[in-house]
Amino acid sequence: MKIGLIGTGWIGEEHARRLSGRISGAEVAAVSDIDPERAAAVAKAVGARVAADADRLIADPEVEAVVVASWGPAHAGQVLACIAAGKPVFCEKPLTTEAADGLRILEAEQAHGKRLVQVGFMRRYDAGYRQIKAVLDAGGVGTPLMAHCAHRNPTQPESYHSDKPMVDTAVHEIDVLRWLLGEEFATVQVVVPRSTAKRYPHLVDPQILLLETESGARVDVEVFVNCQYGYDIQCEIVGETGTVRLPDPAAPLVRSGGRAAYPLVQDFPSRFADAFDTELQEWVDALHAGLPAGPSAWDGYAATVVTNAAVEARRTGAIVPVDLPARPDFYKE
Ligand code: NAD
Ligand code: ISE
Repeated sequence: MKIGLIGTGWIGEEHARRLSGRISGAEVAAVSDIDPERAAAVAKAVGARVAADADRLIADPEVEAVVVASWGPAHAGQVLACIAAGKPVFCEKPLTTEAADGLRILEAEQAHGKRLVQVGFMRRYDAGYRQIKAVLDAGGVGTPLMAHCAHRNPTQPESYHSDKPMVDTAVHEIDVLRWLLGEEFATVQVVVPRSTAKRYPHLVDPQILLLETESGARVDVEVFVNCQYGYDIQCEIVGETGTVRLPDPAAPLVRSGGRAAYPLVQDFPSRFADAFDTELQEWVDALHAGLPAGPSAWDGYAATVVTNAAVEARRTGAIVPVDLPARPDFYKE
């Protein structure tokens, strides 16, 4: 499968190296970026051509499928161009930053008549989350009542602003909890404790997201993106008869000098390395099989409706309804 990749920044480069090195059944044929030097460096590293721009990459007859790894606001136009060209597209999260753009993608894909879009919600491919899903689906803890989650990054750059904890960061929990619980969210509220003094004054950090599902389960997500000490992802589901908790990645426990300790991962590339591999391998396998799989445009859209509501909730302090239309039959499993 010859892949064209748009956006050769941090994750674009990671995806290009994965697709050309570790993923079987795929090669990177062309890359493109608004920064031509970045594009040239990544093209050289993976033996691909540089396309002059995203439109030309999508139109390139050699490119059979596209990976979109540009920044969020550019995703909508690039995904719509892939659908217009009839090419499968893997789009990094968020599918779109604005819900209205997600709706345009849903309409275009349905008009095309066949699923083409997969969204890069890689947590669904993490072994720990998959084990939780298996426990829940087997009824291992009874009906889920609550979930307690934490999403902590050691730090974020100055450009990271106060909407990003919802739009870029909690969007992972929003997707993975929709998937684990098998239902949509109905309302969202954001409460904020005192902000950390360890980072830029413009940033509201931490933020706590309080979600309610359609059936009345409650989910709380602490988003703390300058926690200093590590990359720490926590998730516990409380059911009627038990609880199930996401394991930390395996690490050796060292007993020495009067202490017992194990190291914590420091970044998401390490924490989710295996999940990224599995995600891209399963996408390529699905392309070869001609069968749609993985998080769909509906999943991307539904998550953005929630993040947009969360941004409004933080700004207003209100409990905001999640205004999600009925899921079209086209997107039912
Ligand atoms: P980045 O800033 O390092 O890279 C973005 C790249 O896109 C840059 O090279 C930029 O020049 C390029 N670009 C911007 N607009 C473009 C356009 N219109 N056409 C072509 N190229 C364009 O950012 P990043 O960290 O690599 O993030 C990229 C995307 O991946 C974001 O949507 C982000 O949310 C997502 N991401 C996902 C994960 C994950 O855990 N799944 C992790 C990090 C980033
Ligand atoms: C980043 O874009 C990601 O997707 C990471 O998984 C997340 O931990 C981080 O907060 C985001 O900025």
